[in-house]
Amino acid sequence: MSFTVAPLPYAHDALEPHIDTTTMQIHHGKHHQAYVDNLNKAIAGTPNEGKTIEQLVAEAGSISPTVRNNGGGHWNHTFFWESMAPNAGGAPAGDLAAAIDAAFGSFDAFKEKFANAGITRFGSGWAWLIVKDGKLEVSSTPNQDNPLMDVADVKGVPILGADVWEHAYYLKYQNLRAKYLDAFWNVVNWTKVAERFGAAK
Ligand code: MN3
Repeated sequence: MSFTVAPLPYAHDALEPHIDTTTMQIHHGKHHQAYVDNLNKAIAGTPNEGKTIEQLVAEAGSISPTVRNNGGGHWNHTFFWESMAPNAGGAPAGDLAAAIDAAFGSFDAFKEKFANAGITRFGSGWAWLIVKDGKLEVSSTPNQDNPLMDVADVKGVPILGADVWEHAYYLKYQNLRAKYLDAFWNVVNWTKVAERFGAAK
């Protein structure tokens, strides 16, 4: 059984003008596809073939760097596409909104903390909103690591993630990672994030 890249849950141009069409085409069709191709190549004929992506990610500390990087890349990007939607953004509601206020003081304070996690992540990586011991926390990881990995500095269940690799924003925002993260709020699928929050609590 080999891994495959699922089709985007919306059209490549659906997140315009916040995330441009060409970036989505290259990011989903080339970058995510390359992680999956390299992952399949690396696990072929090994005991890791047949494991789920969740199993591989959980064992990140004891698998090869190639499987860790490309397996993380596959899990993270699948999660990222579903974290966004057209006609989305705005603010969360209900239990999630209350939990964000409780953990960070306000929605604006949360957004600032999340953006800061992405901006201060040196090089390439991810910013996350996670559930840890029933509470919300913001964290970041390098490369294609994520908070589900046994090697993560801060472990938890991710409910929102932002890709801060340059390939996620360079065509439209060039070096301005902060501007990209500011635009990201317009495409966050809070319905999906709330659903993940409900499952993770
Ligand atoms: Mn990426």
